Amino acid sequence: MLLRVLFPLACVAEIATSVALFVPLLGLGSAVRRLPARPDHPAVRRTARAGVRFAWAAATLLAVKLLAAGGMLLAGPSFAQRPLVDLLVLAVPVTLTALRTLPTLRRLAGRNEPVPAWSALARTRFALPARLLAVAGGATAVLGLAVPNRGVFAGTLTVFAAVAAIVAIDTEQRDRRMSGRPAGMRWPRAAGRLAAPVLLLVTAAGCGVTGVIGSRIPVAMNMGMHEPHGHAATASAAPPRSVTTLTGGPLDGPVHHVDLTAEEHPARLTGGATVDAWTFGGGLPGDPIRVRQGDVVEVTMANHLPATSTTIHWHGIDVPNAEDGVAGVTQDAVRPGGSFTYRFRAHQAGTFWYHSHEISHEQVSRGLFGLLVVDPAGGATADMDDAVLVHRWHTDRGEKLAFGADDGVRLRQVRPGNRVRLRVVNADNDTHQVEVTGATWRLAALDGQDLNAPGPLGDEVVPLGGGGRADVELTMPDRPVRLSLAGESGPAYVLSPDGRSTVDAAAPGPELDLMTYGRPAPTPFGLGGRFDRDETVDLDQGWWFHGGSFGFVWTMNGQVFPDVPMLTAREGDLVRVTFRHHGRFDHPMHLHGHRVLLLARDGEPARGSPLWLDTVLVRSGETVTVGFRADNPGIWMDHCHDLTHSAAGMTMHLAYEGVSTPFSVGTASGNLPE
Ligand SMILES: [Cu+2]
Repeated sequence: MLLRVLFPLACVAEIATSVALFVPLLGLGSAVRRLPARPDHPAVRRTARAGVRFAWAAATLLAVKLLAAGGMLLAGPSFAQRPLVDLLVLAVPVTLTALRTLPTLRRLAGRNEPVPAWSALARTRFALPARLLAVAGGATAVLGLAVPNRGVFAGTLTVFAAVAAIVAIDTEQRDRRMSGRPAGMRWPRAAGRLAAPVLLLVTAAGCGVTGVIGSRIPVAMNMGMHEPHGHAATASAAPPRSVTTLTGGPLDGPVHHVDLTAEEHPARLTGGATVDAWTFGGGLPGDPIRVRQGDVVEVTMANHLPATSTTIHWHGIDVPNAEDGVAGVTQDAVRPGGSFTYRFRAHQAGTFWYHSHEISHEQVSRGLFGLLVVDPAGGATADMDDAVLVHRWHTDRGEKLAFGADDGVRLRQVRPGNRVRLRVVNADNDTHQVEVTGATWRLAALDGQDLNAPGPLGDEVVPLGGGGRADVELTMPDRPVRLSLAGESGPAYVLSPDGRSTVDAAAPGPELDLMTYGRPAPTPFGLGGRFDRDETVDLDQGWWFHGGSFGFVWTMNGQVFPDVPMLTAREGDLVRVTFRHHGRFDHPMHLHGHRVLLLARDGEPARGSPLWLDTVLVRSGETVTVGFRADNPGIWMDHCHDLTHSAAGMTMHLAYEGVSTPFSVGTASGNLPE
């Protein structure tokens, strides 16, 4: 718990010191460099004093960095990689500066100290350590800001090593000039001043141009032919199966047909704010779909949007791959005027949702999503069963958090004694904390999967990452009950016997520990079992090139989409994936087509009800291990469901061996899944 607070702070401190440290180090280095050129003794003293002050500032920041490194180390050795690399780069120049430069500099800064000969101020032995330290500070600033991958690391160190060599030559030449020794090599004075800045500028410009060009959205890219993650591509003798053939076979039985129309539709929240919305069916959110377990669901989506293609992805339903609705992977995005019919059997009962998977960060944000509830084959058991879709709308009055279109309090009359099931769908990018005031309640299900023996809850709050669902179950008391989001004053759902009374949200209690909630039950595999594949996915962040520009990106194993190596599996494999979150902000990781079993968090095995999830919340500094059976062949997205993160790099794929796709992602097809 302490780590949850400590790690993000340490992370911020680490990044901040990487950048901030460069300022005093550069100040110190340039003070030392300027000393021999000072006109008189008072000027030397002033410059030396400035240098000493810079040294103190640097020492303070270095101490903060050490503390930050210690804090990050608590999460595990791999989490402290960045600060440890920084400290490694800085160690030698810091030591040499402390031993050779600073004692002299402090003497020079002293009021009554005799000033030594001018030539002594240019001695390599005295000046070089501080000047090299400034160069090292530049390298760590770049490494602190950029994405963490080997190429960036090696490139940065190479360039700054060259700068260090230039600085070393310049320092030695100045020493020789001042002391009257032969120069040894031709080294124009201007070279000393200009060589390093020119080298850095040329490198930056070169990186900028190649980075922008190299990261442009490709014309066409096939997601079926990609470098696998951690495994050599296996040459398969059998001809590849196309995703279009992975339809799950013929479907018979009762068909539940739904027509959905994607359309542009200005819509109003209950508070009066207007949303320039795109919707499935005109409402905020789109038309709800409610079917019974075992039904064949057939949805024909007609795209009436004026100028944008779209698709529908069935979030949490393990549909056959051909029905997954990912543009450029399982289908072409449906162009304006076109239509597409999805068919799948609703095997799982529970709370799900559907949303666009074409330019999803924009399309979902504007409203292209809706509720999908699958009632158990025996029928719903609650007397009152309703759902709220949490979403942050961009309105003419700014951002509004709402339950569907309700940005205020929704009231509903419920008879005391009635069994109530409230389904909370997080259709937002941020994590929200579900809170219930006024009744004892249970967390009946997560991500559409009923929990085993969930215990009674009071003021506990349930963290729900973007894309996740939480089902609240309670027996209606004879007083009002409020469902709300902790820390959010916006939307609330109040049930009361008279349909009018309300209750204020109580002060939120502790976060429910999902790792221990409910009772264990047998699972087909466990943490200690044998897995056919064991993968680690490092989640991080930084500045880098993506989509033809330079900006802040979210990385998986140091890379951004489409350069993230994909996970591969053979049908039937048991796969274990460990996510390690090195950066800040929550990452709700969503694997399409499979439910994953939460095995461990921060090394602690799950001890409560089995948690079968489709969206796994991974928070700053956490290590989360999940397992799944590769039993649904296809090419599946595996991405962060903060859709701003997935759009800025945090997207990868799980590809089954021997599966190919005729579709491609890129500007030619207009298939842009994120
Ligand atoms: Cu994320």
